[in-house]
Amino acid sequence: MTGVDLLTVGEALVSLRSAGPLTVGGPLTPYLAGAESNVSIGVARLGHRAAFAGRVSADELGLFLLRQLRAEGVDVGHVVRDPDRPAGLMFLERRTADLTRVIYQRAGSAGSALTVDDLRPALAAGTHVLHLTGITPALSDSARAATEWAAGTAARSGALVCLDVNYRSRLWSRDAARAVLTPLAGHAAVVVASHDELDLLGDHGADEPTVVAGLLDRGVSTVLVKLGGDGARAYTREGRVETAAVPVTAVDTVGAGDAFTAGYLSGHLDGLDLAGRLRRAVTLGAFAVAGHGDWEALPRRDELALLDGRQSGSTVR
Ligand code: KDG
Repeated sequence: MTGVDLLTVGEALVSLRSAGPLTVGGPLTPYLAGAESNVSIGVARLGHRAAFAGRVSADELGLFLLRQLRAEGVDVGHVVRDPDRPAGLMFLERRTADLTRVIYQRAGSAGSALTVDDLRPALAAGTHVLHLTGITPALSDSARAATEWAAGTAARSGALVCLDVNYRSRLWSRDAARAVLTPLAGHAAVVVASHDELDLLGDHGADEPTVVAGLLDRGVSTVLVKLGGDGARAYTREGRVETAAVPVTAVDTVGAGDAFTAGYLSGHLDGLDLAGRLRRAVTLGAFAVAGHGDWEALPRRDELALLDGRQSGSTVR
């Protein structure tokens, strides 16, 4: 197959970060955000060929998003520019030192108007891995249809489809998410969820073993359960593998799940075994939480071992 190693599809957002409560004002600094584009950057930083497809506004904010992605080596050649709709915004309010709140202004955004036709060229170009999240189908009917079409098309072409649940309560209810994500997961080879998201992939209230068994029965080959500071576990038909987190001082947890997924998919592209893929996943998660920003602190390939055996507060000279 030609094309890229990894294609991600979704909405790239302008994230406006505040240093304190939004109600009192103060500076807001714009950053690129978006779960899917975060994954494409994480994978590109490790030297894989990564592409992002979606729809962005044709104004300066859309240009800002594309510029950031290009600067990180992500192919944006199939991104559609929308002259009529604004960029989706996400305000990240640092309410206290360790509590961040999110406000979205993304209803009617360019990214939420994604269609099947927008994605045809990127899928036709080919990819080894397609990564999707449960955020995009929450944005609009057309974005949901586009996500479902991309998952089915990529799976039929032989690509590895990865779905991260990424439940966002500000976008839809758990029942609405379950009704869409449970069938969508049937197209995926890899499903990623945190423990509290698992019952969005099966019956309401179902426990972890039941949901995992149902996913494996439906053809999912690997179910990854993210446990934050406790590491992660992976289920396959061969059984269960666990890994501890890499110990770091957490300063910003936003983007940690995307980093975890990027690490796992990079390990897959490098042909690592399950334990190696998980190790790379928790390594990228550690980099993400130990630095500020959704993706800014993610490692280049030559930095992958930077946190190994490190003392807290160390200086590398
Ligand atoms: O995973 C980090 C994301 O939450 C962030 O970048 C924004 O995609 C985003 C969303 O919709 O919340």
